[in-house]
Amino acid sequence: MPLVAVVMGSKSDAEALKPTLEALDKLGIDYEVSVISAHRTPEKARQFGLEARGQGIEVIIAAAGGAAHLPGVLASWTTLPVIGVPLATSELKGIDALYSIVQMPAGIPVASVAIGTTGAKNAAYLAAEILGIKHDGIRKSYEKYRSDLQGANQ
Ligand code: RP5
Repeated sequence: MPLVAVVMGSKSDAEALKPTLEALDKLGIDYEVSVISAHRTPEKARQFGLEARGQGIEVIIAAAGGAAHLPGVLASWTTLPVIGVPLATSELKGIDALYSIVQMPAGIPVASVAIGTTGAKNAAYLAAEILGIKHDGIRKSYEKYRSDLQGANQ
């Protein structure tokens, strides 16, 4: 059963999210992928947020470019942790998305990772850290990843 929901604002975001899916695959974390636009399909966003916990989801990774309201909108409909990934899909190269995600008003938190590929990868690793609190198998595979990083730096 998927523990992570990876949600993107547009089909055009799929390429940018490949590093997230690859990292989740390597860590052995089950996930589902959805395309939901907070402005084109707001009702779908609402339903998704309301139903996620009941579907067994424990962490939501939400990626969007431009005004990037998707992570905040999903967070408004759930108390699951939401990790926002700002994508460089607009003329402002992701600065707009970063500010949109990181500047959530007090009360509805959204964690933000970096713009682009770095953030896409770190969203998966942050999800692993959150899930690792409860899931020993995920914690162990994430700890192995971290330990391999040390080896790669020798
Ligand atoms: C955002 O607008 C999406 O997340 C995407 O990054 C950007 C452009 O979307 P499309 O117009 O290509 O669907 O909502």
